[in-house]
Amino acid sequence: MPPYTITYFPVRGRCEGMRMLLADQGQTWKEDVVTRDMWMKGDLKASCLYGQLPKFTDGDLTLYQSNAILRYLGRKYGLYGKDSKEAALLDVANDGVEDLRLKYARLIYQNYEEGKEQYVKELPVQLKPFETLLSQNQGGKTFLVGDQISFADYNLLDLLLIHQILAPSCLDAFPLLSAYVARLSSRPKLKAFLASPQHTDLPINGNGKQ
Ligand code: GSN
Repeated sequence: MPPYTITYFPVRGRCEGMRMLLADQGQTWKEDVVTRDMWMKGDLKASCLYGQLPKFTDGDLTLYQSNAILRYLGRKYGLYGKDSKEAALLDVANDGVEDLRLKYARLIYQNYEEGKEQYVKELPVQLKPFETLLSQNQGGKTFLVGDQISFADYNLLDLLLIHQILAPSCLDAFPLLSAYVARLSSRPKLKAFLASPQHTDLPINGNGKQ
């Protein structure tokens, strides 16, 4: 039995970054899939600290909050920079990923039909900071920070992949981000995960929009 369980709805959503991290680190995990009907019964929701999923367990440790889970796995697998300065820069990057993920979620769940055109138009402004972050680390040839992959890289990779589905040419103006997506996606374990039904068969969002 794998030590980890992800309890979540049957979507990529807020869990795909942690799934990519686990797969790339050679870990296995159990998926505890919660359907809409199960969730509507209310007892699971009532048992969750903030009334929301994902819930993540590592043995007797139970965590909520997707970014806290990513950070936990980052610390556990040495994916949180080599010192406190790198860790702080990774926090800067990951908080930026979270800000754009919230904008994306608002578009998908609240404003897709009316808002998509404007969102895509403004996307370069939202993506530019990540191109800048890459340019500040070894000319963008490696990772967000330092010499090693981090929890924030998996989170950013997921964010970029879902934006390429929303707006297929959105990275064309960003050579470092384009190369970064290609480079990370070709890491053997990550590549295998991204090609697996576990990833390809799962909708990105709960309402079928993407
Ligand atoms: O990052 C996190 O885990 C939290 N800050 C947000 C968790 C969250 O928004 N969970 C949603 C589904 S994932 N969506 O984007 C959720 O549990 N919705 C159901 C509900 O009853 O609120």
